[in-house]
Amino acid sequence: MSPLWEFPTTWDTAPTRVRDSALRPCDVVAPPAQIELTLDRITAVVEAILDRRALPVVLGGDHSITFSVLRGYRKTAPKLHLIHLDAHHDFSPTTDPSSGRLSFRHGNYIRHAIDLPWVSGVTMIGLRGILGPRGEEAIQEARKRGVQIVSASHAIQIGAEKIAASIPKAERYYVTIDIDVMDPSLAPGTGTPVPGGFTYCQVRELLAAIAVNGRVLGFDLTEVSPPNDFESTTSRLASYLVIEFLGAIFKARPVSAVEKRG
Ligand SMILES: [Mn+2]
Repeated sequence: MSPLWEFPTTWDTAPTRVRDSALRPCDVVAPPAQIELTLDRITAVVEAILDRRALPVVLGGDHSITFSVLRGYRKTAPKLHLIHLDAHHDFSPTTDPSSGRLSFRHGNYIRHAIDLPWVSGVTMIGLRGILGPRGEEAIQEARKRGVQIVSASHAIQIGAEKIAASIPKAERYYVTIDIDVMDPSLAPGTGTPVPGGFTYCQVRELLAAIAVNGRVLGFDLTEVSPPNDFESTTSRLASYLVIEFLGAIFKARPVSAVEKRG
């Protein structure tokens, strides 16, 4: 079997090549310390998947990948609403405070993504934890830019149906799941765990409600960190979530979740 995308086996800068028209899982080679090159490669793969009118399912990697995935949607219309399931806002400034240079990190990907012309809005669900002054600033800035925020405690109080109903109506949704939206007692294998997260059933119900309420045009799952995991608990839970969400999307939109060719 020939792979769909041939990536360089060495960490050089050779361009991504599409080799055949069949869709198969593929890895994107991430050259160490070359974040922008990695992000460009991810964008190219997502664009190739969408060109084939298929549904991208992207597995991280840290959360910085989501910005590059969203860049791959530039040719899709109408615009996408981003649903961000995460313990954190990921809305830190886009420049490094010490160097002043543009930075692409897991803590600031939404601040980049919100400026993409084809992203119509953002809803954050599951936020919690302790905010320092920088965090407060980020939240204020996010709200100023129209981001809707549903904290973990509020979300748990109102339940999946009401959370999904509170998400602004849009014709297309892109969903990103940071595994740290789960409670760390259930998903310990992640870099920045925060107590007070969701149970598996709560996330599953929420994903099902999102799939019923709108048309999901792709999703990713990020921040699973096997070295931090215990007995593969987090990896297993993450794979269950992916399968459950795929099932919910295709059950809700059997014909239109993936657009038919022609
Ligand atoms: Mn995140």
